[in-house]
Amino acid sequence: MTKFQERVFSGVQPTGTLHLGNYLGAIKNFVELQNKYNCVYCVVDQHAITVDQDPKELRSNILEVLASFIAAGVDYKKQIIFQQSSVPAHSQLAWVFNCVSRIGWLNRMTQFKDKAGKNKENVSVGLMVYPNLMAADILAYLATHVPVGDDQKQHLELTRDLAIRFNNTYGDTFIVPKAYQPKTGAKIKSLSDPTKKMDKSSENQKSYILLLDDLNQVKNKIKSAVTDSEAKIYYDVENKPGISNLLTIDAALLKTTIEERVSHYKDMSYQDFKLCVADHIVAALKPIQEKYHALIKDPSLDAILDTGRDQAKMIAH
Ligand code: AQP
Repeated sequence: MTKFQERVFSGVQPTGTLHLGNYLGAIKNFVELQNKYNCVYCVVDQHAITVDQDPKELRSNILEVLASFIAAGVDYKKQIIFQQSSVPAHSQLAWVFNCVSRIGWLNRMTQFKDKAGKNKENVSVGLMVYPNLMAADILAYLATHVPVGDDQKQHLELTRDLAIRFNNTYGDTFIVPKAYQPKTGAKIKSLSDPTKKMDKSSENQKSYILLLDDLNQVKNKIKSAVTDSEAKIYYDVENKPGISNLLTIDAALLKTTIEERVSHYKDMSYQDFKLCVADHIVAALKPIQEKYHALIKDPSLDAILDTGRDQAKMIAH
């Protein structure tokens, strides 16, 4: 298979404004991969409805994710961007995978356990079978590479298991895809509790940086990020999760290594270090925000989704 037959697929849920973890773990890589592969990027609204949604808000979130993709550098003229629910093949294939997948596999998914918590009997069936739909998203396009953050790696493993099980039972049909993960940034942690992942459903707004946050607010959030009392900058996820998280964010933004960042900052105070990291985040977000605010008012956003839908349908069908 040549590079040009290899295909990238990835999706992002329209469940609110995207955060720095979504950007560094996924969207920044969408942009890098589009120079090497044919890419299909999806706004996965059917995943979003596994929990209750306000329909009006969901509609505006779909356009917000689309505008964020383009503002971050995804080229909609060369790549396919579309809305999941506009291509029926996703839910059709998901049903087939509901019949191929095993309840035991889904019961082992840590994201389901985390999201359902003690409420397991009362969450939607959709939340449990979500990984089967994710497998359908990817396998319908015979994708070879899937850029995802760490939290989605287990779901991608399940996708691979489904492809293998289907192929073994019914004949060679699906490509078994590989995860594509950035060297740094696959798991950006919460600023207020750096042992947990940065997550937009956190109740503490200081725990995450949204791509559309006011830039002064971004600086304040970094200033108040939880660190430790040692006042020495080095990378140690176990004992210095806060400093290690900021080093990871900085390295990912500057496309360099954590070692290089450590040697750059090792003699700085925490205060100066935080100011530098904040400046780098602001420098990355500013052009994205400018493009975003111009785009979101553009009535042609819907037409971009329509074109993407037609192109996606041709492949998935
Ligand atoms: N903290 C993170 N670090 C790196 N990558 C991350 N991703 C999410 N959080 C981080 C990656 O972003 C892509 C899109 O994520 P999603 O739309 O599937 O949302 P999610 O995984 O459910 O994460 P959120 O945004 O934090 O939402 P909630 O609060 O609902 O859990 C994926 O590739 C994901 O790995």
